[in-house]
Amino acid sequence: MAPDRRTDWWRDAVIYQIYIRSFADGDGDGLGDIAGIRSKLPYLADLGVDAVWINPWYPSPMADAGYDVSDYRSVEPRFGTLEEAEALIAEAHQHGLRVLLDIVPNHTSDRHPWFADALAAGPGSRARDRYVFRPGRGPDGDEPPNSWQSVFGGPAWERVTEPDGSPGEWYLHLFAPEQPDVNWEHADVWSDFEETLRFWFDRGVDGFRIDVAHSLIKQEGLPDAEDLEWPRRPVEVDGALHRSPWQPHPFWDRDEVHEVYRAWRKIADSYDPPRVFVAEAWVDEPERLARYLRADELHTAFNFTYLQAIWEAGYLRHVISETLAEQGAVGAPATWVLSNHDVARHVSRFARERSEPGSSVMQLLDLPADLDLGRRRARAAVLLTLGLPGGAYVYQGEELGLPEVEDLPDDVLQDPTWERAGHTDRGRDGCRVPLPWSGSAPPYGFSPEGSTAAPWLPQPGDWAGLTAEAETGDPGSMLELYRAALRLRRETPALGDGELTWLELPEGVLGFTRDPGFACVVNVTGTHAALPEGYDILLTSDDLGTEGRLPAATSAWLKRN
Ligand code: TEU
Repeated sequence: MAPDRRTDWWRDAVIYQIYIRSFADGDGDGLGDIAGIRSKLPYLADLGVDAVWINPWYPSPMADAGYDVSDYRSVEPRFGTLEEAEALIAEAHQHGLRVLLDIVPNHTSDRHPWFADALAAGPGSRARDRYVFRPGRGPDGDEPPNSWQSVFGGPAWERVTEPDGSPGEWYLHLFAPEQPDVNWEHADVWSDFEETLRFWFDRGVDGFRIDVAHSLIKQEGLPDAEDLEWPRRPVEVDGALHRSPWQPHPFWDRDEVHEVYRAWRKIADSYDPPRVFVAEAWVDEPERLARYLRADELHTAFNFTYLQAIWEAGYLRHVISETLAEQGAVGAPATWVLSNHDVARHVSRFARERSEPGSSVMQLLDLPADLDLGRRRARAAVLLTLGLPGGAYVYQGEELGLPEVEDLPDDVLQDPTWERAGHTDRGRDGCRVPLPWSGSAPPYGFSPEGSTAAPWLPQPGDWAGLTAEAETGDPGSMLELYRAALRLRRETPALGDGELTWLELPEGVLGFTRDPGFACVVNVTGTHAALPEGYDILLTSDDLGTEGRLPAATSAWLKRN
């Protein structure tokens, strides 16, 4: 039976991630906004993506760039108004683009009205029980209730002062102290998030990305955690992936979390067309990740094992095969992702020779970088990514080939990681620098002409060649490669959802065929690779030269002749 595009579009969608703060600034205050997004919808439609996912745009004190939400059913005034949000959703649909928002169910802002109520109502109250408050340890209760550490560094607990002025209980925050974790044992938490889903679904939103989808449930009794590595990345030994066996953790990926998503799926399915979810779950065991994708749970999940992979043919093949096997077993399509707003941009990752998988800036800084090589590999990688079965994500700016900005001055850094980790981790600002659209100097068209406010993070002085304007029409540019690949992907029946068959190729070369009549060959690190016989070239990531073979860090899309 032919798939129903109205309801199955997500099985092979290419979804463009809009990090709203840094996408386009419509009102000239140096911060991206809804007006900016609306002005770029023609650009996105022309790029050839199917949908956008917009990072949180709700009212927020911005302690963690909007992931500290103080009102889930409204819009941050610096980004615009609810009316503008509704207009954007309608206009995106007119451009053929679906819209996903970002829901943050693990924690609220400490400025959320619930948190003020919790502080005022005192220990033992229903209001306090919406969060995770506990008495401290030690004779005066001045030590945290357990050993848990925040993802951003330091203890995951903060002590409050009670209404009577006495030193009080502690509350849990797996992220910044301004992001208290909510208690998913509390009925109000369930009903309020369900109301938020409906609020936006009723306004035409097509789905949600779920922030830290695997962290909501904490183990009863909140036992101390051994310092389990997280995410627990597989290591490569002789081209195979090896992981330490999965073991339960007191807050990551607990089995009870699936109840939440079964309830959410019912809500999504009650709409016509059904709404969809993508899980942000840093769960590296593919079998554990696939549990989120069972038929009555979430539709898709980001594939972070792929994102973190090293540029090595055997490793890539194992990650791809494992993903397809485990997700296929539950009937879910894979989604492939190279970058997002939390990781070092992949041009800069691929510019390094790494032996360990990973994605953080700190893993890169000491390694020598060859950005030309990084760009070549990024070009090869996008043809691999868009050629694989399933859907894919494009993080804003990767279509321009932007590198990580690694030399932001200390005093402009805004990611809470920098302070929380005692200035040992520079955090994620380097992939969040505002986009260059046009012109030859900052703000490169990010803000309208005549704006007096500078972009919220400074842009490098050498990005004139990386603007959308400069790359448009240049056949060798990253932007034109993305446009060509996305156009072909739509026109080629073999691409999108489905299966692949691996080709057995020389060492360092990866390749597969897909029916009908398509092949993708990626020379990852091999010597010049011959193309399989019987195929014509559809698209290559770089020139092949006269001998017609694929140099290392080059890929080709082929069509059976
Ligand atoms: O991120 C979840 C998360 O824990 C990681 O991506 C983390 O930010 C990374 O390992 C760096 O330490 C989500 C959001 O994507 C992120 O931007 C938020 O900061 C975080 O949740 C808290 O809401």
